[in-house]
Amino acid sequence: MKIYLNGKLVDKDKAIISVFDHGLLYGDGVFEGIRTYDCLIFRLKEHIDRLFKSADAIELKMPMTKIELIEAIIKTLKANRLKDAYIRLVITRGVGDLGLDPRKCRHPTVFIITDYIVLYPKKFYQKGLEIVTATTKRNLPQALNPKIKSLNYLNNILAKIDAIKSGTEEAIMLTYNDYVAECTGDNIFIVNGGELLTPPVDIGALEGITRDAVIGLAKKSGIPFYEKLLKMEDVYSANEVFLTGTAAEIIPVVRIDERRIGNGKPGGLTLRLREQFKALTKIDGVRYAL
Ligand code: PXG
Repeated sequence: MKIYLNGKLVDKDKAIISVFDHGLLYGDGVFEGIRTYDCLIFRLKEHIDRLFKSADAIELKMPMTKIELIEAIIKTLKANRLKDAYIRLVITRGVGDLGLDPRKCRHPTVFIITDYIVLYPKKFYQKGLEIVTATTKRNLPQALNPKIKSLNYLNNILAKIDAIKSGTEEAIMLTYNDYVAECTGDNIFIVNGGELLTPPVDIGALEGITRDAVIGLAKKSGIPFYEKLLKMEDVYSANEVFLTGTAAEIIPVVRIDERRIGNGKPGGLTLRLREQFKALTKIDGVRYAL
């Protein structure tokens, strides 16, 4: 397997980073998780735009242009002969000294891993997922804005540990004042009375690329859609709940905190949107040839 590291394609065991890299020492950096479907990089432009916004938010000057990054991604996919892949694109502050000062990091580190993807087990797409509410709250936007896809994922990892301890795969994260924000690696939607609802990202959630795609599909199909502040009561009493993310795509949720959602089976609108999303992954992105 070849890894792109600072301008070169190197073997996996040679893809090594300094212990003085601030990405490792402080989680100081940004990243993207992107999927390819049969040689089509899904919504690549949107992922690259979000990466640049994340970098800008942490005052990290990108060492490559958007075009150069896209070329590097395609070069890595080709080197590994991957048609269906998961791409991890990471930019760290780079090598510095001990101490927070980002000015000591002269050159950002850029690496790209392309590999096969690990989704939730297939049974969860058919039967639906069981999740819990995390006791760990989502970061305050005024402290570390969840809109920034930074390398600092401890907030999410603590909530993921909550999920694992409850014997589930995912957890809902609430804002400090108990509004539903998102899950540890997915956005959340509910369906109630034929309306599709999701929390506004400004309360403290990542503006998911899959979330945006689903909103676009709903609007195109004439499904009433609103961004709305949601409490757990709204989620518990919803007819349908589903999660969206690059790795998960659209996954139904049928139990939350031991409560049954709707009739306990994946919902009709969820399945319809899943079909439409599948169709989108065949056309919406940047193509490459192996
Ligand atoms: N919220 C959070 C906190 C995320 O990390 C999403 C929502 C969904 O966003 P996208 O743009 O993917 O629709 C994410 C994305 C992983 C992994 O390796 C995590 C994500 C994406 C891909 C892989 O766990 N998170």
